[in-house]
Amino acid sequence: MNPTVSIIMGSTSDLPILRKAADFLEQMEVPFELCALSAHRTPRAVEEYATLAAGRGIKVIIAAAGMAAALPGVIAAITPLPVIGVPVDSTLQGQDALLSIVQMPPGIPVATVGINAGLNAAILAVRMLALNDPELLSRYDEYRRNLTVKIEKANADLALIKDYKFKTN
Ligand code: RP5
Repeated sequence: MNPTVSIIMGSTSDLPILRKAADFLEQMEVPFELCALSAHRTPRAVEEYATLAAGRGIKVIIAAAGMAAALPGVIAAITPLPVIGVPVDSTLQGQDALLSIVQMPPGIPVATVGINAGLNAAILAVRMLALNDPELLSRYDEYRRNLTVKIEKANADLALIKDYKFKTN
């Protein structure tokens, strides 16, 4: 089985955030790989990885990093593939990584999700892949339907709260 999504993290200290991405891809039955590479600590390996990724059949890259988070941008500078950046809260509540990842210069975009938003990164990857995969789209549609059910149930539960004189529903 060859991976179509590549999840790259700057350090294994980022893994708890990327587990949310991995769990969702597993649920959607999308083959993925999970690797560590660092723009600062292993720059030559990052260049080799980004150069070869498309040729290995990868369709979307999820790249996560904290601090001076150069990894997603450096990968995007080399590969033609779409790169989804995940800022990780390692220091400064992740604000440093968020600004580093989102503020790419014109010409080299990184689709940046929220701080620690590993799940949203995987959902975005699935939405890209589902454009050309009707079976994946139907699995994703079922996931979305379940989100709707969750909020409908929340409304039913909230309607049961009767502690307030001025609550009208
Ligand atoms: C970044 O530095 C990594 O992505 C991680 O978020 C942060 C700290 O890395 P470690 O010192 O925990 O390896 O490059």
